[in-house]
Amino acid sequence: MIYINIVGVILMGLIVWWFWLYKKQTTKVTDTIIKINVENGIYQPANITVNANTEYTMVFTRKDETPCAEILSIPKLEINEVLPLNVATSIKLPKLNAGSYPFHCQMKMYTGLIVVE
Ligand SMILES: [Cu+2]
Repeated sequence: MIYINIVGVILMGLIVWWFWLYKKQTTKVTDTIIKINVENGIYQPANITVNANTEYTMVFTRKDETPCAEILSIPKLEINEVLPLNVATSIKLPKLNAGSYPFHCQMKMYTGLIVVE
């Protein structure tokens, strides 16, 4: 019984970490060119922090052959791009207001977040 409780607590801890803490690890972008790899089920980096009112270019390189990973959507910006395999694809972002802008693949297996400060 005690073991089950311990396992339960550990699982809860992992769930909390995964959904709340893990997402908060963001990469502060220092260049206006943001390179992101699409590989092994994640965007790398997935969560990025950028400055408001600055033009950035995101450069996606898809190394995952899964067809669904081919589409890159940033719904709030009405951006939908096809990412050819192993080709760096540039996507220009407009100047953004502060806020968060999620991006994902077609079925949201890959998810990422642009945080604008
Ligand atoms: Cu997908």
